[in-house]
Amino acid sequence: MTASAVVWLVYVDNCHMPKPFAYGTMALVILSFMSGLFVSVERKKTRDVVIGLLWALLWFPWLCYELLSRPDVSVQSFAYTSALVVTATVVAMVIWFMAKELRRVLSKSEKSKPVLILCLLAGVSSNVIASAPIRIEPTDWYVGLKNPTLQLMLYGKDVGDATVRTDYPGVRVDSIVRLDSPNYLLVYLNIADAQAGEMMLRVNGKRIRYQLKQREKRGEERIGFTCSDVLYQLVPDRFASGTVENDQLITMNRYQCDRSNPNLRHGGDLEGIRQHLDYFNELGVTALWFTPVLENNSPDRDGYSTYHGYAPTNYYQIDPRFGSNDDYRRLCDEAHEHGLKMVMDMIFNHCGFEHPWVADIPSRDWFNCPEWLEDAKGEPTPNAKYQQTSYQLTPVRDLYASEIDLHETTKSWFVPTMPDLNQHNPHVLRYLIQNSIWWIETIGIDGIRMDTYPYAFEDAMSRWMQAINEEYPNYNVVGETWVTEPAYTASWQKDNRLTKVNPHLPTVMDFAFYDRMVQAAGEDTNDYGRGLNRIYNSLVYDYLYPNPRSVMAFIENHDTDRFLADGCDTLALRQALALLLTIPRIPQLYYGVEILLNGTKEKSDGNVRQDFPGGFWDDSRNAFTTEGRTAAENSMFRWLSRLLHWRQGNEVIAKGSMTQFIPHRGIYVIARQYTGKTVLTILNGTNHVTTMPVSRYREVIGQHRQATDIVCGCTVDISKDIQLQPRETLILEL
Ligand SMILES: [Ca+2]
Ligand SMILES: [Ca+2]
Repeated sequence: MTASAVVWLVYVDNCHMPKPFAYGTMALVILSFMSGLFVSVERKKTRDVVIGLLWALLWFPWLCYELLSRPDVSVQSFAYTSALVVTATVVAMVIWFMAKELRRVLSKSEKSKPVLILCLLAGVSSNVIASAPIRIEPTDWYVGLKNPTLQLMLYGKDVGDATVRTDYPGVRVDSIVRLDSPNYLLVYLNIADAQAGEMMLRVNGKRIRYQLKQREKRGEERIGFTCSDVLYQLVPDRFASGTVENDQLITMNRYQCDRSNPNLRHGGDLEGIRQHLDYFNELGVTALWFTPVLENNSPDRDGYSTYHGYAPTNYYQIDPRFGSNDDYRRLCDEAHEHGLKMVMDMIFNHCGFEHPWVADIPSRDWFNCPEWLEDAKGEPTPNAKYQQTSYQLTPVRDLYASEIDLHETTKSWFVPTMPDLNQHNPHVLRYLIQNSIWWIETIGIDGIRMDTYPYAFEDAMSRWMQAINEEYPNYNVVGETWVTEPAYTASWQKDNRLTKVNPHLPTVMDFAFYDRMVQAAGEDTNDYGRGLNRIYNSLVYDYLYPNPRSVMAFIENHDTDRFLADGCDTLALRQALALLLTIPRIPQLYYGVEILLNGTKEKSDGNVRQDFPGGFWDDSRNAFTTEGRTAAENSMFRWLSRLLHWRQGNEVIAKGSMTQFIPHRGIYVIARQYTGKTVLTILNGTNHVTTMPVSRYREVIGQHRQATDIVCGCTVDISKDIQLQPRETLILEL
């Protein structure tokens, strides 16, 4: 009792201490109190028991109040920790009781004492050994895939020496691979003839259950996103929070949820996204791509967190701050019910520093350039051996590339907290291939966006894509290929004739379109190649792409300035969006464009990943509703929503031919045509009123005398020249 009082007083005196210490102190208080109480009961000292209980009545509410009033302690984490401490204390008492009983038995039988002690020790140690957890990835698997090989990665103390057997029908252990670290084991199974069910693995004689599941669909039935879709990209931490309970979790490495800091976590989650599925329908997009949602359990470092998700520490687990794997599945199912496809962001170039592979490297060649890790002592503090990528992607294609440049692109690390994976290690590659198949099968995602594509080894990524294409021939994957030249981007698309290695990647990202569109926005379209001429010139190079319709275009994303930068030029924005949504591409929007979110990266990356107004419980307005938006935001929302709904299922856009006209008198015109139907996108790229001579466009207009403006639904007379207002955008249907 006295001890608990002393510990508690120490706590009160230091209530500003870091959270782990505060919780640790709380544990000591509870432990010492319960022990005292227990001893008093044991010795039948009623007076002490009464005093103890009164004492507890006084300090326990106070203790709760002190802890819960801390900004970094949530009710959930407090309840979780309290339950843990009480359970641990009860277990400790039970053990104490058992030990006491044993001593009593032993004292009656002196002769058998050594035997009993040995039995006790053997029992305890065998239990400890038996209960030493072995983690297996993938956590479960599917029968009926075209590739019958299953790689199991076992993690556990000294598991590297283990023998592995199974007598599950149709399953054969093909090989067992022991790595440099004794704490990993790779088991390759052939499950070609296996049926779904619970397979029993015997690892060093210990039985481990492993689920082999039935697939919900055949691979051919999984249809990826196409140019009929419009992707809406969002940052889960910044979009909407469905609950505050997951904002500040004690179970994760030290971090702070603070909406006032653009570099820290803000508390958005999958539930928040789920609650807004109707909103996406109202807007008219057809697919959702989130920045990664895998566990990113790195602590905040120097005021920065990994809220963006690009430093995964577990390839099989959704970050609990976003929700659970079940929450992700539920979101995906409900998105499908809303007619929305789901695209998952993956990262195979690197993982997060807190991934178990870093503290205990499976094999020396698991990562590229691992030398400096040996001196890093568990912290990503670069030393002389650290190798930093140049962020230059051109060496991968440059005929004249130097070895050092190529090395810096593909083997050096993205940042010190993101170790670079060596996909040339066949075990690493197999792990990654299985990981993407597992998410497709388990969650039902409709596509993958692969981060930092050219930073990973090209031949390995090609094999990854081949494996995905083999299992899912109608699927789609888009790779981030950030160089603003069409000739570069095209060289990453499947079946291109520019590279020796076929990348097998169906969709690439059109950074050229983004780059030219941003430049054009601030310029007058003239006869000297400026303004919208830049878009015309960029699309000229579509002959490089084996499939231009499978190129993803965008005007902004989470890594770029917002299209509006720090301004609000809605005329330029409409022109950019009108083109984006009518050229032969897969368009991608970035969340908030519909409500004119702006910002540049100059202040911070977080400045282009702002919270969606209304997504968080304490927001002063709700821009998800008409009432919560300003007049300008509503105007943009209505315009874009009309365009997106018109685009849905539109065969002229999905399948039509494309004709473009060199900007004339500052006016840029493109035409899409399919089965006698024509859509014209007409942009006045100047800041003055301009007349469009209709006769110049006779080849696409034909004998039509009238057209319909697809946004307002009104009729436009095209029998005579059309007068366009400064920066006017027209989308006409003939
Ligand atoms: Ca939340
Ligand atoms: Ca790399």
